[in-house]
Amino acid sequence: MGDRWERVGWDGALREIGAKVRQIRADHGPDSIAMYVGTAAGFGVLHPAFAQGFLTGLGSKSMYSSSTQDCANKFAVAREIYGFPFSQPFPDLERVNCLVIVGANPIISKWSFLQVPNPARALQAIEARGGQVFVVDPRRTETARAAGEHVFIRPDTDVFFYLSFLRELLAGGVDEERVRLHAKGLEEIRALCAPWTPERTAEVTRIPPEKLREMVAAFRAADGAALYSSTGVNMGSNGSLAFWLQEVANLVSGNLDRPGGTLVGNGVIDFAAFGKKTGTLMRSDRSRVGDFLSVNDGFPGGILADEILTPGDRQVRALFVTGGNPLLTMANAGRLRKAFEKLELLVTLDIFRNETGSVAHYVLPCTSPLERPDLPFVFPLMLGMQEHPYLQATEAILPPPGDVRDEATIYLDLCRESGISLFGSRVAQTVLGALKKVAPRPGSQPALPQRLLLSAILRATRQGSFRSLLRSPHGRLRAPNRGGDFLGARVVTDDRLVDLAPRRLLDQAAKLEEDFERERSHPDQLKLVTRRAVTTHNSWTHNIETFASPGTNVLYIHPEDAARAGLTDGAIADVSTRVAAVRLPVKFLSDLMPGTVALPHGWGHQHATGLTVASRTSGVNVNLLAADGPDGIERVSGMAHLTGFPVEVRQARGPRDERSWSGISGDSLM
Ligand SMILES: Nc1nc2c(c(=O)[nH]1)N[C@H]1C(S)=C(S)[C@@H](COP(=O)(O)OP(=O)(O)OC[C@H]3O[C@@H](n4cnc5c(=O)[nH]c(N)nc54)[C@H](O)[C@@H]3O)O[C@H]1N2
Ligand SMILES: Nc1nc2c(c(=O)[nH]1)N[C@H]1C(S)=C(S)[C@@H](COP(=O)(O)OP(=O)(O)OC[C@H]3O[C@@H](n4cnc5c(=O)[nH]c(N)nc54)[C@H](O)[C@@H]3O)O[C@H]1N2
Ligand SMILES: [Mo]
Repeated sequence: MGDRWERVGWDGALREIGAKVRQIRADHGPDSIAMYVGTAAGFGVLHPAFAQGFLTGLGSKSMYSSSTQDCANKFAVAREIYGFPFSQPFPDLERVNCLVIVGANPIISKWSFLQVPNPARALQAIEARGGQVFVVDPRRTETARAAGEHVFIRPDTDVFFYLSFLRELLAGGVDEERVRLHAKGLEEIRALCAPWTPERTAEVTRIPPEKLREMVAAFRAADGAALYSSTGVNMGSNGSLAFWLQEVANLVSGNLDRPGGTLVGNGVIDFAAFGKKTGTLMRSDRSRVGDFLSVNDGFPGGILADEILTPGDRQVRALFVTGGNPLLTMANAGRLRKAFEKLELLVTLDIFRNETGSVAHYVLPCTSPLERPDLPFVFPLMLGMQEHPYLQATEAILPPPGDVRDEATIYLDLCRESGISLFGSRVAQTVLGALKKVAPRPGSQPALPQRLLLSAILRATRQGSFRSLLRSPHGRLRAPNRGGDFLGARVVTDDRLVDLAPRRLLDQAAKLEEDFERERSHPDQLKLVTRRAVTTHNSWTHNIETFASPGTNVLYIHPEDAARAGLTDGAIADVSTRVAAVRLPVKFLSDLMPGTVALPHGWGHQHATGLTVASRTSGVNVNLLAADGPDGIERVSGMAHLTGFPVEVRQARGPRDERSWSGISGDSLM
């Protein structure tokens, strides 16, 4: 209500939101209503399913998610080469003998696209059995310290590393017969890589040619080898091309789908076959702004501001943000905020009133993961992307406090109030509506019987009941991933061959010469990279005293670069890009490759009045600096460019709060 918050009952809130949705949909069509699905939705089953059901019920294709901040390149490329976005090979950690980790820090992140209970132990075990680990990263990371050999790479040059790696692999000879049995396009790949000798790419990657050859030799010699990459590569400007070349290298070296190489997990259903048959997550929609091809039926977050601000047909006028915090986690957050302020309707579903909630019209309080039964995460269930595949169920261990409701129930009610049916199915809407009337406890909030729904999912995939799974509190093991069951079996391209050289990716590769020249002509340009902390999860967990971890949101800089900029340890610096500038203290870190600065994301909470602890922390939002818009994001996947972009760093000048978007004073910065 204006600039103050008022508590309203669920009935009134849902009715008002529903009325607004009806009106916007009638006046401007379904695509004018958008949704942004954040990370928190990925940790459950019902939340993302019901959110999608609501949007589908509306008939809207305006889906956005945090995946264009972290991994959409992997999905876009897998669809091109394997035929399905979720066919995602991962290293067989138990048996691999040469593992090359590029742009990932599993000691902190616990891996991505793979669940590993104890990353340090898994990495050290490789070395203990005589294997080798290489960590290719512009920072000597916690992972590089835990195991293996660290290799510095200049930020955002990974694609050139992969080109040379693949070139050398091919030059040493590969089992062409095996490659041709399962894949096509080898000649195009050879031609693509040929010009990129290790001597040439060293100019930009700064990996000495002899080091690269040594890595390739170790890779070839190992009985089982794998290249693995993650967000450090994904968030660069060539995430799709880099990931593509990595997958080709794993395949042509004979490591894809063999024990000790990379494996494609088995979920409780054959998801790729199902997707191919039903078209699930396989639409080929085009965005209105920028003409981007949808990935997993979603559009790039990097064009969301444009879709809100650009008048015309399909212009976004309403947005539901579910388990995410785009105003801290997305590129060009300053512009995005201005766009959000123009929305006719902004609704967040969250356990906090976060930064995005601060500009919302309605904040709908949800149960936290401790307050609902669940099956952890879609990845293990549907894809078996685990070192040891297992299923696990959790009971609600705390009663939901106050008025909070679970997301599934909220979306079901939003459907009713908006005059639509979940997934456009009247049967589903009616049956679920009836189920909801059976209240869990007298006086408690209305809720769908979540255990029953989770049980239905388990039974439909022949995994028994939810109750039986609860009897294995530490999880129930599933069949191990063995390899040898993907190539020629679960590849779902039309001819069932892996397409090593899809037209779209070859076309995109035409830009590499230009990128190379640009990089070569700016050897002294400082580049900013990401840095994750073990105590925080993106922008989340900062509202807990013990996790608010003051002091991590500083600009990490190599002492040599600091000296060049005239900065002492602890000095205040202005960090600027063509988009914006932020002001914060610097901290010396000689683990960085010179020419690289690091700035953690997820901070800059000072104006989130709903976050009573986090709003008192210091820090700036690094994503004010990153570019958005059709020209600022990666073409194939729509990935935002959040790491390895150029920045200027200099001593702070002028009044201390002048530059900061959050307008915080210099003292609170410390
Ligand atoms: N510069 C830079 N930017 C980055 C990154 C980076 O490394 N550098 N990393 C990127 C990555 S990997 C990602 S995935 C994105 C994340 O982007 P987002 O998903 O937009 O951001 P999170 O901070 O993860 O937001 C999660 C939200 O979910 C809420 N939440 C927690 N549990 C629940 C629940 O059970 N139900 C509901 N409804 N809400 C809940 C939290 O309170 C929080 O507000 O950010 C990206 N942004
Ligand atoms: N504690 C904790 N765990 C998390 C999260 C969290 O926020 N906190 N977030 C979760 C989420 S949403 C995700 S997606 C995963 C991500 O998991 P990871 O992908 O492992 O993410 P990071 O730990 O940020 O590691 C990225 C690495 O890339 C390096 N890097 C940056 N730029 C470049 C570059 O241009 N080239 C190369 N080669 N390297 C580069 C960084 O220095 C860093 O070491 O982690 C998940 N786990
Ligand atoms: Mo992520």
